[in-house]
Amino acid sequence: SKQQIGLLIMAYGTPYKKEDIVPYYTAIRHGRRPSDEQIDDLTRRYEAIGGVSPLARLTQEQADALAERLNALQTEYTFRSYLGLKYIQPFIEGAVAAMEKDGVKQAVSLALAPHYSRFSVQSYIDRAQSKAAELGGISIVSLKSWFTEKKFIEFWANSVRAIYDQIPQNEHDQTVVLFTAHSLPERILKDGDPYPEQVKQTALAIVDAARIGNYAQAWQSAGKTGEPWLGPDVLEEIKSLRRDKKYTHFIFCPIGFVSEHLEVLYDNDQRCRQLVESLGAAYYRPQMPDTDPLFIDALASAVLNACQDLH
Ligand code: FEC
Repeated sequence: SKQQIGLLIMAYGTPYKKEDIVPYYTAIRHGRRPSDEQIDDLTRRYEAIGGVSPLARLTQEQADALAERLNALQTEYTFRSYLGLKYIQPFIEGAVAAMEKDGVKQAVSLALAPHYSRFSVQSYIDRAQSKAAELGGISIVSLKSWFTEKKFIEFWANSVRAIYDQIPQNEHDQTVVLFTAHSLPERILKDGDPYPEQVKQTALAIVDAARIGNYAQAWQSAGKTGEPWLGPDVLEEIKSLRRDKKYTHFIFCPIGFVSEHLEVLYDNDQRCRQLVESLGAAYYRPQMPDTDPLFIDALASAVLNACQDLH
């Protein structure tokens, strides 16, 4: 009979309703309640994208689509998915406990973020592994990153080509593709964190696959914590590309994210767009991966590959 595998899908999480904003933001701040001003600011940003983020729905749809695809693709395993979030319920620990309760002995975990950093993906993994260790009966193979998946690159390449097709051929020289990922504190570099290199490799693979001419890479959504964050910041990069290269079309690829959510719908689609347009250029942002079949296939391939480490 088929081997039963728990599929632990870990993601950031988002407030489900306005009242969730304070506890959610407090969790992001490791239990310290942000100032009223910061809370108001975040509330305003959620309001600017319609009150709540589509992230909760999209994450659930991605989890469902992945489990379904995995079960359709092969006959050796039966996957059952469990969603575990970082900053809001259902938390990662609860998902591991639910697997244990259901009698799952073996599981694969993946984070819905393509690139590994000790600051981001490793903290998902640590939380899952320490809960599993506490409970005793369950072993989890944790995928650290999956940005190298061919279909993931192909998804973005197609998505960018679709935008190029909207721009007149003779203006492609004045077009730039700007790849972004979430910034992290610069101190990650001290320990040789692979995050910046993985983001760069992803951008280069997409450039190659989509035959992109002009491109640049920047960091977005940095925290305002007083310490230095990875740069250049995307807003600065827009200004210098416009000033120095005179580009008139800016295609934004937020390759560190996998769905439409606050950072994409607000930071990119509103703040970056406003800046680009105020400088007299045009803003474009391709489709995010969401539940695109190519993207779900990319995740399925990464999970099946990780299954080779099960015993
Ligand atoms: O609700 C939504 O639609 C958006 C959810 C959301 C995603 C997301 C992804 C990443 N973050 C990463 C790192 C940081 C660091 C800080 C930080 C702060 C916030 C705040 C909100 C927030 N993040 Fe987030 N992030 C999302 C939402 N993030 C809200 C707090 C207010 C603000 O600054 O805007 C700084 C913490 C601090 O202030 O000390 C660091 C990384 C990712 C991509 C990888 C992943 O998804 O895990 C890295 C989605």
